[in-house]
Amino acid sequence: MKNQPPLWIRHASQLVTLAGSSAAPLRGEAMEQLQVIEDGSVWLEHGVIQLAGTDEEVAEAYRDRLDEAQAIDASGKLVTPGLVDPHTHHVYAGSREHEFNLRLQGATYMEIMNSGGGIHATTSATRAADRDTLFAESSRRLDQFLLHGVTTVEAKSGYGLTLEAELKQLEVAALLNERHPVDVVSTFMGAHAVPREYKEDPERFVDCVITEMVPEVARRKLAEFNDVFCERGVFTPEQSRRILEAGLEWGLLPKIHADEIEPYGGSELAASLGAVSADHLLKASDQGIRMMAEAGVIAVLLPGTAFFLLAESANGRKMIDAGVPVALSTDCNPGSSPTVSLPLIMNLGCLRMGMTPAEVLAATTINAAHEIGRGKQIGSIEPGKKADITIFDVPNYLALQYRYGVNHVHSVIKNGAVVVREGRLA
Ligand code: IZC
Ligand code: ZN
Repeated sequence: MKNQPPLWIRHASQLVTLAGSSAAPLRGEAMEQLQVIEDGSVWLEHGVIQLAGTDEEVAEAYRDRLDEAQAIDASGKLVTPGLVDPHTHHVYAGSREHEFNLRLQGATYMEIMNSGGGIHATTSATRAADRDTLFAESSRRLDQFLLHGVTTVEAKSGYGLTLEAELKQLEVAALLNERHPVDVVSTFMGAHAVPREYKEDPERFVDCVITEMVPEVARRKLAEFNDVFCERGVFTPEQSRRILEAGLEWGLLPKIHADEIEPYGGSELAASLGAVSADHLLKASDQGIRMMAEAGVIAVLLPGTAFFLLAESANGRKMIDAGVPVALSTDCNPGSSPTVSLPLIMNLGCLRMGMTPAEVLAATTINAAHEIGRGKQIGSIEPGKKADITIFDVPNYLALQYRYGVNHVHSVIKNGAVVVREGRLA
């Protein structure tokens, strides 16, 4: 990186910086304040954003060095922070399109899981896969994330469900983080399902997660967060609380898959634990939403999952109006949301959750960055932040939502290097 010339992005028809939001996620009306600069320009050097402003301002500041820079013409284009996906299960093996076909004929997600498919099917495939296969399959998905403008993703374990297989999944995530341009931030999710071998004694599995898995994952520094699938038939709120408190003792910050299929107290639990986030929330109660707003818990909304499960989306509008900080994510996983298109998720945020084009952009940049503990490093275009930038071939951020269902990504810059050029991996 040292010998790379500076990159100079010039003449963006809109440069959306989201500057000034590094301290805390945006909430309420502040989610509309994107900080838009017309004829925008950004100077990148040493993998870091040095300056953002109008083209005139940046040209003036660097007037003695303009010849050194490699210029990128962004005229007619929209420049944003690299997109951040804060909730994925993208490290897995296998595929479940036959379950999709069953669901289209009336089977439910939970019925499929209870009959041994669903998470159990992916767990079998992931346990059986060697590290190279798991790495290769997940690396391809990261390429696709990059092509959709995503420069950082969270990745959850939870398709191992034994200590050894959970460690394998987390080690592959760590290797992807090292070798792939996309940054990968890991979450331990041993409590993703009760594996079939513990079917008769789920409490014993909860004990195993608490006493064996959490300490070992933390000792090896393989995750920063700890997540639980708190849903009837999976883990109860009480079991979830025990698992998340055990994680906290080991320094793993809590997140919760909450109130997806029925109201089950997950959002209330997230607030009472001071969790980083509660995710899904299709069926969150009004009280849960109020409590989340008071406790500052981020709502990670996954409208692609609702879409794919033929369910009604979470009420993003209501949550933003109640003062809950909202982030959006693909939930990329082989069962309920096999997509890498965060731009499509933004479209769904507008079309199915009542969010505005400005809000969905804040929710997939700075708020998503805060959700994975990276609000000071990424998520906005400001001096000192990582040079992670996405350039869309649309003239403004309204058009990004209006021309929906299309991948408008033109270029992606990761750590100051061009990794996607004219819609192709560079
Ligand atoms: O593999 O079905 N909801 N976990 C909770 C998932 C979906 C992933 C899956
Ligand atoms: Zn999930």
